[in-house]
Amino acid sequence: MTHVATIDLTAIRKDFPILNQEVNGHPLVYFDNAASSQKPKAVIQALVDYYSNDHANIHRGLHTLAERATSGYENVRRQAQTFINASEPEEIIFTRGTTESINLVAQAYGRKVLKEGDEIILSEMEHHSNIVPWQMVADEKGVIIKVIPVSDSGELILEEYETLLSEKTKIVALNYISNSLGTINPVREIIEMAHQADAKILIDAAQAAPHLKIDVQALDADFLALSSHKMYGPTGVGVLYGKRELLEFMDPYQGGGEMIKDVHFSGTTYNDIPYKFEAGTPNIADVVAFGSAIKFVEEIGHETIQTHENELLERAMEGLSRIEGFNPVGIASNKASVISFTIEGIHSYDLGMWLDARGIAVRTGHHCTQPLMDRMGLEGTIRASFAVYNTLEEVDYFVDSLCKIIKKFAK
Ligand code: C6P
Repeated sequence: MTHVATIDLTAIRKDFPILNQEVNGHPLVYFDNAASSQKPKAVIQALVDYYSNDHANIHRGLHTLAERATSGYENVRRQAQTFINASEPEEIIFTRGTTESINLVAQAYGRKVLKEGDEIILSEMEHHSNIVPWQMVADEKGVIIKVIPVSDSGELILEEYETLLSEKTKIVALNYISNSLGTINPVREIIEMAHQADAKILIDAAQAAPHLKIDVQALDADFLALSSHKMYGPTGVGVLYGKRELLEFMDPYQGGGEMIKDVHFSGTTYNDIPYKFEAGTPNIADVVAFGSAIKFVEEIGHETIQTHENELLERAMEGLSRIEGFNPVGIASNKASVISFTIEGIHSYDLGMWLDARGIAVRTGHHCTQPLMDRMGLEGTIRASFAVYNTLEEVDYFVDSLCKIIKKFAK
């Protein structure tokens, strides 16, 4: 049995300056981590250090600062490669986030391979970012989108997926963890099934990256997308992983500096991967600071993070289940630390506001998953999502606050 390190929460919380504040007269309880997590000092400091000491444009100058900035940026590419176990750094493309990574694949791969009558398979629990880019290319190409249904418990119905797959399926795009339900999807199996049908598959790992160890080689994913800001890193940075042969086959996504080898009015030749997909000056500082976020997650370790977050999840479910009118939305057996729910008779926006009045930050609404809300027959939910710095005391305070708010409404 592997030993899971115990977590030093006091030390971890000291590392996040933002947590040490009062909101509406109460200590901040930040349970909106699935939307964006907070940043440790090392990430904030990396931004200050980069701009204080190392900034220059990258891949262009021969001077010392340009070389320093370039090596800072390229080192993080290697860190990201190790983080998701890609086989080479060239398979890591820096983007603005998961949304841009998916759009890149839809435009640069989808538009190149898709023909009228082809099919794309998505699921009912996708984030809008993994629906709309495919709708755009499908509309243009006359491609049909098929949808894997979700069960009442919030799990994909794999038998239905099997029936949707055919020789017409060219692309499957699916999230690893649902942002609205917390369901951890059996992606290894889903990828294998896609490959048996000769389809390529993109995994939206926006919610998985902070919670699970991702191994793109073991998964055999063709593409995988993630966002730095959901895993303790800065906003404006994401990763697109793609298998070398696919990235080489794809056309560029955007044109400009950096993505070319030679430009003449008689014709232009494109750069090698990954630069072919990184047109213009990239978000150098935030990429550099993303390196500190990767280090932060790796130093604690995914296993330790997951053990702690599971404890928070269990405690919250125990407490919430005792509340009359509590309806959990998404009760999959394999779940990340996301709890979506409604309370009978009280609108989720009202609850969100009353929780905020007690210093508790949760998200309310459809969480950018309207088709899933339609499926569940809901307008929206309240979503509490936990991160490594959250405590059992915060969970207890949240449950207790909810009880008090509900009592007030009942009067
Ligand atoms: N979900 C949430 O509150 P960006 O915005 O590009 O970093 O990530 C988009 C995205 C894609 N897929 C999944 C599964 C996601 O959860 C998100 C972002 C946030 O749930 C903001 S809407």
